[in-house]
Amino acid sequence: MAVRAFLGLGSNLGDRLESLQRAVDLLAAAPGIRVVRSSRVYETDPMGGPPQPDFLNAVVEVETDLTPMELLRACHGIEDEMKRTRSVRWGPRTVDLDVLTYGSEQIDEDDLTVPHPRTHERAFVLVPLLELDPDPPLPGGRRVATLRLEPNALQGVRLYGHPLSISNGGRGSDP
Ligand code: GSY
Repeated sequence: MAVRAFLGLGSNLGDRLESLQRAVDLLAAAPGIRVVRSSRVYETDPMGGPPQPDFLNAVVEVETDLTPMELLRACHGIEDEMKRTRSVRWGPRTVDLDVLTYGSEQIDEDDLTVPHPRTHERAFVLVPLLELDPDPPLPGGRRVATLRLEPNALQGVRLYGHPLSISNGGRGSDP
């Protein structure tokens, strides 16, 4: 049975929109992953790390036959394929792919915490995620309706463009 998962995408180096689109195309071509929908793209102020350029962020919904760790590895494989620069911790990157949710599972392993532990604190994740699911799984079983957001929590997130295009990964159409 396929599981629904949400993935967060971010880029703040080079042609940011092209990088997000390429990441979606690579996800769509990956075995065991079907990209269902994309949020619109947002330009966002960088949170944390050294001074760095603004990000473009989006969230995609996927259906997957992969386990959570396999899904994480597939995301890392795409980051590597896109030659993500990891020279500075929390610094600029060509592309960043985060597993935000995996069904309604709560996972706490060394390499993978799901729902992503800072989802509810990051407007650059929350805003596109809420476009796709108004009541998504959040860390610690929190619900969006009961979040206490800081007064300026949603500042620094500006609509940039349309949802990313979804291809079928070259798998052809159903008969
Ligand atoms: O965790 C993703 C990388 N990242 C981002 C990001 O994607 N968007 C914004 N606005 N700030 C960020 N800081 C980090 S680290």
